[in-house]
Amino acid sequence: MSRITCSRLGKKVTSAEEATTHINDGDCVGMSGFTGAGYPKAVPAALAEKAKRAHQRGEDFGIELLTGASTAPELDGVLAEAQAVTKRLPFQSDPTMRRAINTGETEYVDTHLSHAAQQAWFGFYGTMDVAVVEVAAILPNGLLVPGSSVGNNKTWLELADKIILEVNDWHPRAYEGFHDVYYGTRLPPQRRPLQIHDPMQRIGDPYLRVDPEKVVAVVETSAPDRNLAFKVPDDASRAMAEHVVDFLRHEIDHQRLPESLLPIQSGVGNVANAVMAEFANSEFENLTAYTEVIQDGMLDLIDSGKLASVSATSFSLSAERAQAFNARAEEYKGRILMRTQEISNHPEVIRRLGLIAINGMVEADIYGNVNSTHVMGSSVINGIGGSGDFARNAYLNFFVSPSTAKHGAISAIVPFASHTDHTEHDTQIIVTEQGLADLRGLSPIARARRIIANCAHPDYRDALQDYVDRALAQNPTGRHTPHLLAEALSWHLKYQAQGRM
Ligand code: 0RQ
Repeated sequence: MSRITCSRLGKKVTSAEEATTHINDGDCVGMSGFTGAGYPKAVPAALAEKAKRAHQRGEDFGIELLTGASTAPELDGVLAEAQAVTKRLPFQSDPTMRRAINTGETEYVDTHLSHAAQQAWFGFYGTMDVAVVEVAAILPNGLLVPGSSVGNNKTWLELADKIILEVNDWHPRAYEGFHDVYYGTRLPPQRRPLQIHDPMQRIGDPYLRVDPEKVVAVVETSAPDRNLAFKVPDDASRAMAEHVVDFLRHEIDHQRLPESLLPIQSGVGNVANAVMAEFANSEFENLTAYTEVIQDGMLDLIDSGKLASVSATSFSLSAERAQAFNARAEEYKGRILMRTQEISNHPEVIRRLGLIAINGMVEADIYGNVNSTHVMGSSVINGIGGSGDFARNAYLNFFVSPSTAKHGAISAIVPFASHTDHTEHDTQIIVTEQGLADLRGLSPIARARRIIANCAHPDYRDALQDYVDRALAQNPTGRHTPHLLAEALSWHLKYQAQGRM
């Protein structure tokens, strides 16, 4: 049976190629998609072809591309490959797009994911010409059943002048009832408190609304979300996960956490996924999550009965896990709630609920400044994503990474972070496979001692301690956060020159 049961919108069904006639050079285009889920699958490919044809004729063709978060090769990949994106916002993780950004071809505005929708509403990004949004179905009354992510779809549908809908029947029809789209957002000074006191509390509608007047095309598709498989948790990830779980036990023993913890947020990446898998082996029961993405590890936790419920904005599943979920979607109803990203990542809600936030990092410096985004200070990997929204406002925040990268050639603990996403004022607990450093309530020098002793790899520990000792000795009036400025980034320089820190 067709997923489009609205006769008015049904009349607008057309091909992806035809739909792209509504997208022009220089347009600002908001597309759906969050961590490889719920992104349009047909229009971006047709748009890439349109761009290539324009370039062959010697004409300019490029758009400003806004999404929820990262997408997949069928969106970011094809458009970057066709050199069709002049500016990208707020998050990406596609290798081709990353290359376009790091070679300077595409501008990238790496944005906190809770900020994107409100900054668009504030008018900080100019006007939005077109929205291209994937949904699971269109109901007879024109309401839209969202698919595997909500992201910024509500905002793009409201702000864009023209709308193209992709209706993808790969998404289970049973998605109806999984979503909570909040329509109460106002602009300051009219804002009101968000009445979410429990991760599963509904405050909105199960549907996205669309003004049918603005819909210029509807495209039918039948194609899976495409996510990369996660690495099987290795010894290092398991060790990190055990450190996190042990620490949470310790916090329960000291009455700083209840037995069923507080709602969990877990970031993207292999390490965060492995930590979730470790919870399945723990004694914790009746856990809840108020998070951004549901990775394989979190579904495992639901399946094992450890995790009672999860609020998120998106899935980010491996192909096998997505297939299995789709086949049994009905069984998860009532245990998973999908919200817009401005609500899933809302600082007010995160602070009220008191989250336990667990995110990956690239490197941390000895004082606890964390780099989540850049290699050697210059090349962006993915972006800050939601890590800042969560870490800054959480009850407890963890940053996890193996103590070394590139087979030991790079230390993840460095004298000075080559880029800072989370400052020493925000970060609380640093974890590597070596151990865990609880930085709460510590001065910079005490933090440095603890990070070096507990988290640094033994190959780099003495050199880090020597740096601190000399920094202390050489800064008699600068012993609060002592640095050797001429040496602070020497570890990174050494890696660039010699291939090892
Ligand atoms: O690259 O695969 O080419 O070797 O970075 O590293 O160890 O597999 O870790 O997959 O957990 O990702 C910070 C990138 C970690 C992720 C980051 C290289 C390493 C490898 C990945 P290779 P791992 P993970 C909410 C939360 C920001 C967004 C966020 C991330 C690759 O967690 O994007 O937190 N976070 N969002 O070799 C050079 C170092 C390195 C390094 C790692 N020190 N120097 N390269 N790598 N450390 C969700 C959302 O926001 C959507």
